[in-house]
Amino acid sequence: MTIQTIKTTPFDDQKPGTSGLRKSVKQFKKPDYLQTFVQAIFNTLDNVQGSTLILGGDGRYFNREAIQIILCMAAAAGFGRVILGQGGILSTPAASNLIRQYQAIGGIILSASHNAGGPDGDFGIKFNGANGGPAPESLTEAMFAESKQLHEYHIASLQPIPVDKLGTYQLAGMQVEVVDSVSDYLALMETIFDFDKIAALLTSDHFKMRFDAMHAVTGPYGHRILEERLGAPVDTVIQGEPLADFGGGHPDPNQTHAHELMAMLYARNSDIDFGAASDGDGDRNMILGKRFFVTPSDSLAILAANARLIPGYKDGIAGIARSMPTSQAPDRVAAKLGIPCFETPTGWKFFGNLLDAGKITLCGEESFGTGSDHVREKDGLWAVLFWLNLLAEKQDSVENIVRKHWAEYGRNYYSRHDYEAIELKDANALVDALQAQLPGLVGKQFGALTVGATDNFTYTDPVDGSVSKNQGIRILFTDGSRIIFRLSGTGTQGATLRVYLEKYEADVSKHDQEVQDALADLLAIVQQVARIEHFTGREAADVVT
Ligand code: VG1
Ligand code: CO
Repeated sequence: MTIQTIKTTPFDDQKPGTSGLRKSVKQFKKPDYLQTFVQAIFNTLDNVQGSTLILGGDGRYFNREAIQIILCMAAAAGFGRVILGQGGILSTPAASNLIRQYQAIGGIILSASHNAGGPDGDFGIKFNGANGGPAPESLTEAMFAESKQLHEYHIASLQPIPVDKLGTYQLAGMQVEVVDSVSDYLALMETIFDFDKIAALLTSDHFKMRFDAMHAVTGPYGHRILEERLGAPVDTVIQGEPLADFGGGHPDPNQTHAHELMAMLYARNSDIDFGAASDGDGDRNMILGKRFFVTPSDSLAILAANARLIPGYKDGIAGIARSMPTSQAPDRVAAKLGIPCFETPTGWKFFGNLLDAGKITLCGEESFGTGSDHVREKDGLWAVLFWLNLLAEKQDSVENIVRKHWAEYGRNYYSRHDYEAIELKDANALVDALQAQLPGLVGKQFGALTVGATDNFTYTDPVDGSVSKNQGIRILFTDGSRIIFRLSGTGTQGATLRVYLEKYEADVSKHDQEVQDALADLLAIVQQVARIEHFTGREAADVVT
């Protein structure tokens, strides 16, 4: 076998963000760019020799070329075997499952999640460790440091592996196993949910659902699990064919980007009872009832409150974790159940230690991410199956389930406003100005609201004591309302400012307001203190979820 060593010049921009390294396809196609980051990953790991690596991606443009390159580099690095999803396809949660199932050293997942794909879109790569979860900050920092000083990479001479054909192949002394992308994941889902009950619901004539795969990775998973295994009619999965450019759309399951699904569920004469969508790499979920949107924060709270109805969680849950900007609805459920609710920075990597230590069973983020200890990633289809199992148990509508939850716990009105692709310098100026004002805001009154505290969120991991600073500016009001500002760590153009608004309403007679109306006073405070238009020239957000 021939292993070549290629001399390179280091890159200084390979710092992973909230979820791996994301750049434009153009950037990734620069000579040695992908190779440098892959070599940096391999050099940072211990005990690579003879170990197992999981590999797959969301099928976006450049996925196939990248897979072949990574296989040859893995062979050169001395891995014993690579388990590859057929066609180079693995959803993020399915990859997390395979890492755990095969006791792999970790996995490489090729995805830029909800970012647009295609030759002018984005590509991404992330490494998940032996627990199946995203590499912690300490590891991604080490990879970044390595990429900045790397002067060569190693690669076995290219020998294309027939990635579409199931089977075992040899590549320069390494074994490549091409496995079905869905079956192990499906088997895992069957251990958690009552498939018979869900099948009865999906085949009954009084229930109809649509699952929007957004031309991304969950198409094959949706067809196999919902239609073939559970018997839902064949038109249940829409946009189910994965496309390298996602059909030109943003595979982001929210009210703005999943507009086909929204139109179906919100049609005046809609006969669809349940709608769900997932994102590029299959880890996000949006849940809809008929003309009814479930906020991801409420969804987490409702799943937690009802977990005992699901076979996989029948003995109850140990605890909940939510990312800091996620609404405090799950906290109320945790309080009632007498279990802890942890508040972590944005990004799934912060849940890993809590899950591994058994401190939590369920976790989630406001950004359409929900998951549990069954893997170490958020999991879109798992959330959909959870809701289906719940609907089958309760024989009630999505809207009724949510309204009853609000009646019991109160409603956390919640919305996120995103200002996308603003100039980096403008975003930084805005954040600096905001930060400078924070101490002076405490005690200040805005109409009926009084600022109780302000800070830039710092997280101390309760398991390993690691500290993560500057995780978002918080303005906390005495009545529990919150305004949070963060800059995105997944965008690839300029900066994206996220503004998160939350207001709690206990009074059930006030649970029928329009969300933006209920939050209007908070948005007015945002304009006053952050002066977004002054700094960015933007009058309103690009995307409101
Ligand atoms: C966004 C979300 C965050 C999520 C991350 C990765 O990050 O806000 O909650 O964990 O995307 O999700 P940011 O830094 O842009 O706000 V995914 O489905 O893109 O892997
Ligand atoms: Co995703």
